Amino acid sequence: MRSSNGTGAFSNGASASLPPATILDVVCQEVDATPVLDVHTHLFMPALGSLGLSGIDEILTYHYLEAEFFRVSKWHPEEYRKLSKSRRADEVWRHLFVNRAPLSEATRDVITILKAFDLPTNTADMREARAFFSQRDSTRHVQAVFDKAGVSEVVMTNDPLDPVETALWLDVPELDSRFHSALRLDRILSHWQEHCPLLRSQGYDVEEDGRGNTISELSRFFDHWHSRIRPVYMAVSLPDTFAYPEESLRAHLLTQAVLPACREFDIPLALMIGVRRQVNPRLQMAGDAVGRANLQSLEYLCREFPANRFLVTVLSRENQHELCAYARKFSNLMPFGCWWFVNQPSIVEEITRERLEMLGTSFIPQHSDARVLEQLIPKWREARRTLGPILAHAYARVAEEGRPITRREISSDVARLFRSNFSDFCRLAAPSATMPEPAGVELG
Ligand code: FIX
Ligand code: ZN
Repeated sequence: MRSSNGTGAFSNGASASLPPATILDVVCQEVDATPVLDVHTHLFMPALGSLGLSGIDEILTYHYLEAEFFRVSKWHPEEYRKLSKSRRADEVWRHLFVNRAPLSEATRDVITILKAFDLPTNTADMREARAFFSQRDSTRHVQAVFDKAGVSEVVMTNDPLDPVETALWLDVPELDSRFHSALRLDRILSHWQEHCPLLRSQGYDVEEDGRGNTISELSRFFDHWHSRIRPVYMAVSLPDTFAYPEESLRAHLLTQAVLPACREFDIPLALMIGVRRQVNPRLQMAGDAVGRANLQSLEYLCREFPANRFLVTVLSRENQHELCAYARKFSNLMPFGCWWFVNQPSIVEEITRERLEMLGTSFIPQHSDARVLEQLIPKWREARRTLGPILAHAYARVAEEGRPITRREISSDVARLFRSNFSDFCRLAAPSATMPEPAGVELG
């Protein structure tokens, strides 16, 4: 249920202390009513055109589903990829939704999306869903999905060395206040030699060994993209083997160019640690896995670069508790989200409880990682369903100990978790008065 005034706060009795028996309902109301700033997605603003994915064929060929599909079908990945996108989607639907019940997190998310648009969830094929999504007006559809998901803004993942994306940015007339940018550094920090020629072709005097004018030229490259897309943070995913400090090109570029740029722009560096890329290359985007990282690298970065701020998410369940412990030691470290393989309710519950117990409300509980627009709906429905009871339990425990709890403080805590912990950490301006409120959140 959406709140009466869009800010998540209810007007009547907000400052009265709540009877303990009402705490769960009030928390769930505020969690449901508070619009989210989704801090990490692979969505793109409409002006970037073809990069934005939407509709049933993209939903069904999401790499999470393809990974599950290859477990139960006889299709070889190479043969499957020769099919058209809609044929692939039909095969995924048949194997994961018709031949068996969709019990996994990723398959259930598809059912949530279909239901959100009143589309049948137990049909033999996707004809009706395909027709429905194909006739949607794309501009109105974006806002409709944001409204249904209770999302006011998202952060994109923008790759300044992706030739397709950089070409599209040339035609972008203006930024969209619902879509913040994030400068993604994987190609620079993990595939530098491979991308040096591209940087040189753009007029940057950089060298494969990082010497010469490389650092100043890479800084100039960052300046260009910062003024072009106004990123709210810079980001990089890092393997479970990530080590820092170390004698490596990655460490050299990180120390000499990336961290200084983040300080100059006054934005955080997002570190996404623990991914083992392409353990099964045949699966392509579905071929990545997870490994436990040595977070002493993170300890060193937070301690030795106190003027930098680090948004951090870790992929291994075994690293989650250490991340909380480090967050207690370093206020320039902000844990965020339950990433990818730990974005499963059973693990999200564990992570969220330990974060609340160790950090209070000074963390960012979730991000969607959505790649297809409509995924915002199930990912935030599940995030709210999981967070509500855990948050309510924490309030009830402190009320039980004799500290009265009010709706007003629940409302402001939820706004903190869903938005201002991030916006403050990134020094984002408060939402402008003209920021379009999601239509689904009734304006008071
Ligand atoms: O590095 C990342 O941003 C990951 O989230 C992606 O590489 C991954 O494919 C994904 O979408 C996981 O949810
Ligand atoms: Zn991602």
